Amino acid sequence: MSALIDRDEFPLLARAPELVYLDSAATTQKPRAVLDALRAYYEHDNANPHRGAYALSARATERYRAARERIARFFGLADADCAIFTRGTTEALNLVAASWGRANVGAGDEIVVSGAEHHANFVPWQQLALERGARFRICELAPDGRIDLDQLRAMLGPRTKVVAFHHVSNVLGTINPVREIAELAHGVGALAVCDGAQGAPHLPVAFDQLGVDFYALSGHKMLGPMGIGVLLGRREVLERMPPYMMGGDMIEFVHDDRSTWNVLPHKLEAGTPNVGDAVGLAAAAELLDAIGMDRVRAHEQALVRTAYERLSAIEGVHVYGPAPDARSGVVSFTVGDVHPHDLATILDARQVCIRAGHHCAQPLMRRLGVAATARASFYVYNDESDIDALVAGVRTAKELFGHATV
Ligand code: 7TS
Repeated sequence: MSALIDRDEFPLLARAPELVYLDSAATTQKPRAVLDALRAYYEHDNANPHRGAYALSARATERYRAARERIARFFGLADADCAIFTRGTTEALNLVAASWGRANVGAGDEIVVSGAEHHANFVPWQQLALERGARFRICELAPDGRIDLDQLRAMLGPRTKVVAFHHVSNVLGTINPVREIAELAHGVGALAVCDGAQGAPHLPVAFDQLGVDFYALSGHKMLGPMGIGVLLGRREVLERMPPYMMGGDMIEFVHDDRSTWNVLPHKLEAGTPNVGDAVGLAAAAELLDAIGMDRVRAHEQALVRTAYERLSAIEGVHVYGPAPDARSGVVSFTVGDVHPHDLATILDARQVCIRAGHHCAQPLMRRLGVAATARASFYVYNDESDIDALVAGVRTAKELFGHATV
């Protein structure tokens, strides 16, 4: 299978024809369309929005508003003011835990997460529970790597305030049944918070149909710039939330002794907004829409199936997670006793970029019984030759470290 978007559209990849980039789950490369949009914004429309009583500032305000609407449309969110810009998934999830969590979680309440969360959807809830005297509960995984729905069902009860879970695992690539989990959470009156960092870039997402209260994502994992992300939320929940940060833009009136808050989305976006990167992310959404997320998904599935089969066929290689059809574009693996960092170093010498380590998912690593894995992840610019390079590199690593360790 050839690339879905030609490498030439990505200046970094075009400049380094030998580079094999297999770390898109960490961040994606940036297409010319996004880089051009950033440059055009700064060259033509840059000003601080919402403030200046002059045409240029009004233009920046308009660009920011249009970017929000474009991104909301991409994610199937009809009410664009419920798309809150953040720095990324991490900030979006911290916002919910801090703002909604502090206002709604008390002593004796329960917060449920899964054992496969990224630290960004684990630690904020763990710390909220510790602060509030709430009970932090971890739902284990079924043998296929997805959240064990029977266990989840049994865990939920009248004290459950939040169920926080991932759409797609950044380690296993497993895809969770978001709607079903949201229904279970709502069945006991709990909030359903979905970490969409690895879902939004790889699967069609229609927020209004997903059933969750919140869906958090990062722009840089879907061809957009670093430093911009989105919290998609339901209006009735967002309306009842106190501000997360205080400062400019988020106030209505500031009296000497108290303040009142601006309307959505501004209430939850204190300070000068990141207009340039929002414009860049809107350009990424435009590009992905033009291709079609169904095709992005199909392309990754084809790549992941090939990578899975070819890696599994190497003696001593263990691939973690479900069968290829049940996963997104991520393959985590180990090669005998070869340390994943050594493997990544050998691959790097061949210009193959993979990630090695705990992938910010230490609770999951404990459950898998490993300290680290190697991880290759795919996106629209990858093709089969990238898998050839990966497999050849893994074979070389095996030879270098000798069969004794494998
Ligand atoms: N949630 C998941 C599932 C993630 O994969 C990541 C980043 C985050 C949250 C945090 O996103 P951020 O943009 O706010 O940092 N995951 C990875 C990764 O797998 N390798 O590097 C970053």
